[in-house]
Amino acid sequence: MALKVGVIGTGMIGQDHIRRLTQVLSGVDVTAVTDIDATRAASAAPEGAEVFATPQDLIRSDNVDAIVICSWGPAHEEQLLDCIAAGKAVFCEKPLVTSEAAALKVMAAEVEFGKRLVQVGFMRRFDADYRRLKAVIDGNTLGAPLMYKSVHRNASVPEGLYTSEMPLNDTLVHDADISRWLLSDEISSVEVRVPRRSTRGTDLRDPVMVMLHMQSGAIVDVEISVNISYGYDIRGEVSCETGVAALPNRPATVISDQYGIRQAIPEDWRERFIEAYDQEFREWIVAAGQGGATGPSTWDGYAATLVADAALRAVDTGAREPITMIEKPEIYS
Ligand code: NAD
Ligand code: ISE
Repeated sequence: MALKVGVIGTGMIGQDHIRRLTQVLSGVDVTAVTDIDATRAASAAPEGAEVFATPQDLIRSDNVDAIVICSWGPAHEEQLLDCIAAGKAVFCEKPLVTSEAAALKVMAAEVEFGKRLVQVGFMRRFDADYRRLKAVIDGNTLGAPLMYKSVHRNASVPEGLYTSEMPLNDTLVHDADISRWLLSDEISSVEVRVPRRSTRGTDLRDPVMVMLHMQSGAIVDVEISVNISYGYDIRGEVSCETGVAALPNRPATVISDQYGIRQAIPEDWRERFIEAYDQEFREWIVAAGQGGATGPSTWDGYAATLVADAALRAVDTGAREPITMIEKPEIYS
């Protein structure tokens, strides 16, 4: 029987996930949607889906087995707590929440429930290139990872996300998560360096260089640009004891003509990670069908939130800001 899914938030990524859940993947039906913009919810609703006035009504509906949260970050806490209270599996887009206190509340509720219900939308973990990179590191043929370089460039900033904190509290969370996952390590402190600002985004703190110090002593350097105009450019390179493994931007057809040798660059995350999003939902549908979750957890969302908070503090202090995590609850090991 198909998993009956309700989607909260029918903006950019909500609509993209509804498309993949209704047109690409099997074993799933979108039976309900809701958005604070009722007109947007109605126009995004697939045929036959009920449009609910509030997330709470959708979560409680008998016609919804599992929930996909695609609302803005600050709304996630309440919606996650309602899903956990209803005992329903929930896929929540990143960021899990927007404060340490909120992450601890969600974690406490899930631990009290007794098993994982929450999966966080860190889709890079489902990307074939990142999975191959991790296999090389885990295979240990190059020795221990010592340094990782993560490049995260966006062409522009969506309307509504335009704040000076955005590169650190919205974008950096992906690099924080993928660094922890690739290196099988935790982040112990964070430094931020702010170079001359790009004149393209005058209110944005853009670009930024972030240094993540890992518990093992490995160091990650992250370049964040959210307004670089030419396209979506994601790269990674891990330097190990006896070799280097690199993840280039998505390979594309190479065109040679009178202008030179060129490759197209993905426009945005939808294009670059299209298969990764498909795969994260393929795996979620199976796990949620069994009433649970797989992949990135509340613990991982908590870790990324701590990094975003520490990075924002580091901008103010100019210092290396430490991160202290609580003991990992059993359900996340
Ligand atoms: P968006 O602004 O296009 O859409 C968000 C939608 O949520 C809007 O329609 C808004 O009206 C609705 N909404 C906000 N608060 C709500 C609430 N309390 N109840 C119901 N609806 C509410 O934003 P977006 O780009 O689609 O981003 C949504 C989420 O997805 C964010 O958390 C963002 O960080 C995340 N995101 C993740 C990725 C990724 O690569 N994994 C990419 C883009 C966005
Ligand atoms: C967006 O919300 C995402 O999650 C994208 O993956 C990221 O590249 C972008 O910077 C964010 O704004």
